[in-house]
Amino acid sequence: MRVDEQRLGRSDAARPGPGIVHLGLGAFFRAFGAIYIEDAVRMSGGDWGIIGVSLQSPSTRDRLAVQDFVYTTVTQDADGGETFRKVEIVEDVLVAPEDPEAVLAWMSNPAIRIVTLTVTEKGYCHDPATGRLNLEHPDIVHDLDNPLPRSAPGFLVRALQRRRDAGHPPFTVLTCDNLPENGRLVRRAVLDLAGRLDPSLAGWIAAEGRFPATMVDRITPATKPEDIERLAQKVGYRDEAPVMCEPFRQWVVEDDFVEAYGADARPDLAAAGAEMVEDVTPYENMKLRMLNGTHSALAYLGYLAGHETIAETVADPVFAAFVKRLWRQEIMPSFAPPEGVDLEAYADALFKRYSNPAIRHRTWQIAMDGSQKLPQRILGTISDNLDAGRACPGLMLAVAGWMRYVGGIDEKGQPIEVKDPLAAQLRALSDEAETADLKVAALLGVRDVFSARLATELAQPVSRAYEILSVHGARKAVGEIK
Ligand code: CS2
Repeated sequence: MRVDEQRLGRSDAARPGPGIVHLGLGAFFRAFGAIYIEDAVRMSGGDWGIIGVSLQSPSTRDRLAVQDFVYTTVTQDADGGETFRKVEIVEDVLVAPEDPEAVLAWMSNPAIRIVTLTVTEKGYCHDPATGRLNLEHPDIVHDLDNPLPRSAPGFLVRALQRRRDAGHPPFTVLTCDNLPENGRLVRRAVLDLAGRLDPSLAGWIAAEGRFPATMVDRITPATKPEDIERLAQKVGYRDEAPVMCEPFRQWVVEDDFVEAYGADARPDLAAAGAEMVEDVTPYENMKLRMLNGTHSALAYLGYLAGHETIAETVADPVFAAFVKRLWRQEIMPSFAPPEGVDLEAYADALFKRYSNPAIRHRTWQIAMDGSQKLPQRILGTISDNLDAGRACPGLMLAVAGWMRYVGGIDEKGQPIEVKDPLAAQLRALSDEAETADLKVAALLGVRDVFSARLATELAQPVSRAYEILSVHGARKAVGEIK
């Protein structure tokens, strides 16, 4: 039999019963939450099998179904070594647009005690500037009128409604997206929607529901066709849906789960290495500003400078000096670290993680959805610096880099494939303005991203950075930040 004709399948190990529905089953959760949960079950038992849900496309389900939802994680070391692990904790994958009723049926089954989410920033259908549910979002408009929802908040609310009506406790909503105060954000979105549908439901959710915040961290680049081929050569079976990841992982979770389930409210995440804490906020701030903030800065400016991956970008000495300066001069002074955390060591570790050449994390991938990412990754840090009277030219340049990027033309005059829910609007604003200053002013006027106050304060420094970027190119502009 040829190597690539052997299929991956499930072992004979006992299967835990389902206890979790996961919304948004992408590579990140499969390389992250699923691993912690599987380890927790191995260490301490419990029925915590995962029913995955894709809210959009059937592709993950299609690739996993033929291998009984088992897949491989490929952990890539900096020295080129790879470690393979078969993951069997996912029991099934549903595709919401094909059968929303099946998704609701699982979510309202009382065996399900937790709904985890990785639906990306835009999946919460909130207004990034206010954090409130956007009632004009087309999926929310749909979900207000239809009992079979489309959006993540819609599924949460309708399932919670069924559980209340059937006399079951709610599930814990455990968000794993990179958003500040992510637990509070999803709670507010759910309560906003429930309040519109049935105020007594909102009251019940507010009293009984639990929405712990979490900080999640593991770099997980998209799987490429050559990864699938290489894996088949190395392990002797064919996996159509492996996930690539770095060795590092960190999950900090607020220990606040639905009380009605007692000791059975959650898997033993601590046994699997998660940190269970009372308040995640300091960890989230640190991670969003230190990691995601510099990731986005490197993504826009690195892409413009012609770098394909983060590892390539930081292998360029000009960018290496830039990111180290960003951490020490502009980011670390802007927030209070969690108790006991040494930020210098954290920054050093980040630099090592970024430099891992085996992790081919494309600048283009990270550049996606910038309108949804910029506020919590970069703009909050800028605001705090401005309040403290601290200059932050590197972050201003990053904002200008984003503006150049969403303008849709790179430094060689080639089109950029900009993926962003606001892509068309951003492109039009940039195209319609004639001068650099007018382009910056037009983009600063996008209130989904910039508050009026920040727009005023950024006008001059970002225009100057944009001008330098346009005239000298990203690499030179980055080299001038001292
Ligand atoms: C990245 C993150 O794609 C992105 O925007 O910044 O996905 C990043 O890799 C993770 O948050 C790392 O934990």
